[in-house]
Amino acid sequence: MRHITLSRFLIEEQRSKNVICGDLRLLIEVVSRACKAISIAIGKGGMADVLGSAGSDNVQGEVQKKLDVISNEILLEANEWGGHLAGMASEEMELPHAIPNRYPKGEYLLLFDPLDGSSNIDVNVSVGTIFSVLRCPEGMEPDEKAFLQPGTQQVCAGYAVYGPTTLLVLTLGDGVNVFTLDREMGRFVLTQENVRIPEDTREFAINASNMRFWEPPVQRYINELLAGKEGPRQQDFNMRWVASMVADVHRILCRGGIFMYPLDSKTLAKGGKLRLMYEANPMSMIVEQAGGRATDGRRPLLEIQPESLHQRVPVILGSKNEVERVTAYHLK
Ligand code: P6P
Repeated sequence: MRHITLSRFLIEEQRSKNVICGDLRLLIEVVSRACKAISIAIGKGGMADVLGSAGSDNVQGEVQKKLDVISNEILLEANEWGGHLAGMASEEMELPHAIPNRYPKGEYLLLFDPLDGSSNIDVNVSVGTIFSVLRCPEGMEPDEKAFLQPGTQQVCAGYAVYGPTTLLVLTLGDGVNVFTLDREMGRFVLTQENVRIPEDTREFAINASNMRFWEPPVQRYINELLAGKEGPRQQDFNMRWVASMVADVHRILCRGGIFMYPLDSKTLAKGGKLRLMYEANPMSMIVEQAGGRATDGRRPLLEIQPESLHQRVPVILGSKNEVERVTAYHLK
């Protein structure tokens, strides 16, 4: 394993594979530095009065944690002056953030969930930052319409997971690589190269308290898993649910599994629970780049044409053969 820094990895990718240009390399370096700053802010916890609610709601109508607001501001301030972006969009902001006129503009659009799973912050469970990069269409203003591109248009996607270690997981459309934050040197170091998700699994992740609200194909699929050896699958399964998408998806990236936040009658009116543009799309690109699959239950998730910036979708992703099985149940 080449324990090289993120910077060296990006320079070598730029030199050898032509999957990255200077501005995209700068973007990723800036986002990684912002994730380091978020990791430090989270690590202070109760010592720095950053826990608890900010006393405001976000565009989703969810109570904002102080660290949601802090993380969002860290990402905005880090990215707005570098000249690599045309605009930014965040789970925490109703409208896209325009690059101030005093700074040069670039060709990329950055979307992020600055602190995913923040309801876990106050109980010290892993949380993360999820980000997605698109190109701003030629000649278009970076308003909401410019962002409404299917996930297949992403040029880069990644997440940071703030857990026992802080990791940066990154794809440029040429496989998935994992970098670990070396806190002493303050830099990310390559620790897992070209990660692959096992095609089969015995582990599923779903909030089982919603079972009575699921559609019949999902109820059938989960009941078969719960039936274990005595059921049609003739093997026992295990369940995990951190309620922090970054933590659940990272476990699946490391050892396989299927993550499900399916359509349910509670969230039907909204279209689902998870957000397409800055949660489902980047996670789906990463999972598919690692040999997994991602659907909304019926179609490839990355092919969904967004209709609004904060659109929600059902999400089923992870080990290829399990995701394909669930999708087949939906299509029966
Ligand atoms: P529930 C966190 O709020 C989040 O957006 C995802 O990170 C997570 O997978 C999901 O919601 C948890 O939802 O309904 O189980 O609390």
